[in-house]
Amino acid sequence: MGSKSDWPVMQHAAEMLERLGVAYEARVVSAHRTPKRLYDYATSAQARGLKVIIAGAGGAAHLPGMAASMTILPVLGVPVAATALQGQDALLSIVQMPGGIPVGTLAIGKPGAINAGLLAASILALSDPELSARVAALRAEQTAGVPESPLE
Ligand code: RP5
Repeated sequence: MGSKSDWPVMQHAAEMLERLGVAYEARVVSAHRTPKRLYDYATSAQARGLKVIIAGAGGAAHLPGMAASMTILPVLGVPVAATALQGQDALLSIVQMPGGIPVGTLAIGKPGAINAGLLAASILALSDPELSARVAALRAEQTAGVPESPLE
């Protein structure tokens, strides 16, 4: 994430990964305040064994966009409502990456962070049957938790 201030949103991605038993690391990497940290992080990610990067940022697309430009790992972008524009700035800039460098863009804020965790797990589940079963079980649990009636 671009700032420690993004953590209240991005922790929902971390919680989802924990729930699904997916190993992860959470790092603050600012594209404009710590550009060398971003360069080092993105260029070493694949060699360090990372499989998917979730990049949460407010205001602009440069964190997920630049990360995606320096690795062929899938990058999932979570727009954070950090400015007066309430995340619409980040959403529109992340989703409008020019053709050639994709960033899979999720919803603004908590739902986007939750879904980034789920989507990362689904990507990893393609080559991990046990994780695939855990993702399916979580879906089934969600389904079972929906009452037939609002009065239940
Ligand atoms: C972005 O600027 C960060 O991702 C954060 O959402 C926003 C505000 O950062 P802080 O000023 O709170 O550090 O780069």
